[in-house]
Amino acid sequence: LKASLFFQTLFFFLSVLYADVEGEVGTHHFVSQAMNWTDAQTHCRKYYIDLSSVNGQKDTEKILKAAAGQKILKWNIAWIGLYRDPTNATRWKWSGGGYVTYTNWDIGQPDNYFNQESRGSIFSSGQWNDAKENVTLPFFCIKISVMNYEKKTWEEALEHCREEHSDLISIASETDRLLAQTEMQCYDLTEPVWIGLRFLADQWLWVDGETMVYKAWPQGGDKDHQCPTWRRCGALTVEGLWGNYNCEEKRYFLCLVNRKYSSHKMN
Ligand SMILES: [Ca+2]
Repeated sequence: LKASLFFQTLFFFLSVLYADVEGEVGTHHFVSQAMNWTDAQTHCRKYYIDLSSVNGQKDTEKILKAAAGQKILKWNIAWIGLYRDPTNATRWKWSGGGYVTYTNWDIGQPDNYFNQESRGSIFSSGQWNDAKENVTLPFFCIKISVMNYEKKTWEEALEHCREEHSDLISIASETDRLLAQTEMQCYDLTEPVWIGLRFLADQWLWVDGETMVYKAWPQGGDKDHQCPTWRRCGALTVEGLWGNYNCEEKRYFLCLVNRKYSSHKMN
């Protein structure tokens, strides 16, 4: 049975290996109440995890979808977690952590109008504009994972997430990693938790089909992850880095937020 599960998993990985997937995690939530950027950030950090980050076209579609069907007539522009690096005005960062790598500025933006625009917003077209921090706008918050306080093996954890119409989380950027680490800190954990990382067919893969491009293995020391014999499943450590462990060990685990959770949160 164990062997067949392994081949099922292997087949799953290989079948999606070439799918065109961008590395975005998380569920976005539209908050229609207008606030300035800093108050919006505080609100998101209290009720979700942070202001939304946007890491690609797929993320943009998810954001726009989150605002569709809201009970407001029309939204034109809303805050996301973009802010100008205070130490270098030409660089942008995400509220959740990390520098902006993917950009989707509107034509002529960011224009830093009157040298006063240090925060970033998104138009309903999906394109970005820099704006003044004290402008009040609706906004988008992001939440990425749900902690499961039941210890399971890696396979059992994957199965559990999928039964909930979710998946073990994949982390494809520095911003995603920092968001996941922030969430872990909220849960006050002292040991690594399973994430959707698996060593199969001689490489580390994410359960969403992504090959591992962004890496956060600990520097120096143990290099067992390079060619693991037994420890072929990935966990997020308390330090917010990848660790490779024996898949049969029972650990807490992080599933992606699914719709069911989102609707609870909104009510
Ligand atoms: Ca502007």
